[in-house]
Amino acid sequence: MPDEYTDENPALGSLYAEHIAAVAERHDHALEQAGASHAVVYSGNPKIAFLDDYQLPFKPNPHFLSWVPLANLPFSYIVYTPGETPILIYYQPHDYWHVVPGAPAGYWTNQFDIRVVHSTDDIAQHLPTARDKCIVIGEIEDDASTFGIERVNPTTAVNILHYARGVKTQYELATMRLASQRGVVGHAAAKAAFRDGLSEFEIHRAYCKASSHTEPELPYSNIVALNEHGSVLHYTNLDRQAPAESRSFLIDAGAIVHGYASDITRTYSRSDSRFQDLIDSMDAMQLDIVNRVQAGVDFRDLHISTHKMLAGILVDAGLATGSPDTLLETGVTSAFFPHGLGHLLGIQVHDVGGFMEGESGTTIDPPSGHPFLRLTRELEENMVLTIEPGLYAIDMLLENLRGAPAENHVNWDAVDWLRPFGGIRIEDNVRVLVNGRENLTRDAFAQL
Ligand SMILES: [Mn+2]
Repeated sequence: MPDEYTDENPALGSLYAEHIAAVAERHDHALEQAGASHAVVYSGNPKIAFLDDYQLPFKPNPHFLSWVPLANLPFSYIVYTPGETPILIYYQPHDYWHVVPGAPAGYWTNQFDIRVVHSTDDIAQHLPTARDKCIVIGEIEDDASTFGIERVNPTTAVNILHYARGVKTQYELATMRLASQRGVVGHAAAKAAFRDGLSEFEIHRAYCKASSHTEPELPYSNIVALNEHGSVLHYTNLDRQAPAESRSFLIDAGAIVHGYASDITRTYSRSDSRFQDLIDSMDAMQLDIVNRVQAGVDFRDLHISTHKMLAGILVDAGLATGSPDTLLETGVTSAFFPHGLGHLLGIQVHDVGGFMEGESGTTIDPPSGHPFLRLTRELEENMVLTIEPGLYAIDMLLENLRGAPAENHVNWDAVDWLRPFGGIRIEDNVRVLVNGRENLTRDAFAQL
């Protein structure tokens, strides 16, 4: 694994102090508004398989990860008191069944007062004695892990933290650039495996090997879809056999560096020039949308604009007839493109706060008729979001248009042509600037 993905990355170290200052500041505000003096952020605990004794892959509390890039440190805590160095209660059990966390090391260590504990019995002594002045933030399944703190995830504080996480620090942007770079290495290997005619399973393995990810480490389950499977939005089956004719390939796969994700989709045609032309049209449209990203844009408007642009592509490709407004109003564009244009990205692939109007927790609804749009906020500098328009032959949705005015706007012969290719999605990760944007994904592909 390249050095820049490890804890010894000096470039990240130089940005980390400023990141911690920003995280501390948002906690200062959250504590003040919640009327509390200390935030106790729990990393979480591994879940145990039902009726068995083995641990499922550990998914840490994202609030813990926002403090410290330790994705594999269960039963640990950050204790933050405004004006003081945050305490990291670092749980290093005596355990011969599992690999235990090593000694704390890396660029992040000098920002914390680190207390290594070897037993959960030793945690309480490092917590503030005035438990009634504390709030706990984390997934609490067992009262034993709160050590008598009664205020768990108070809404006022959590809303403030979620809203703030929508805007990234320079440190977070640096980790996300690395996550994009790690992802495109996997994408290049997957594309080559598709060109070699391999199965979905083998393409997936090529992706994991090239990006140096185990499956549980991936930010989400890879979508590796050949042919018709590209029309299943969350296709994760991974056929073991290569199809007799491997026509098209849709891959939606990301990577993680220091707890931050990339989320990247590409679509390829093996040899069909008509399908390639449609991919090229979608690619040009996607870039056009990306070029509209900047601070102050209402993402709901961008989503609706995408539908109108998509209508033009449907007409040009012979899939539909009618004006953009007609195709939008009759539901034709939504049948071909039934998901949202994009979402916030960060520690969580679908990062929190996409619907938030402000830190108080009031939300902004998606436009009527577009319930799956996950980002309704006005764009702000240093948000990172995905731009991922799609076009699919989804029979279940297209058949719903039968008997409605929309039916006559669809060219059903062309749908029959498209069906064996599944669909197209092109997804980049984009940072919002005051007067423009940074395309993390295209930059990473260009550096390959
Ligand atoms: Mn996405």
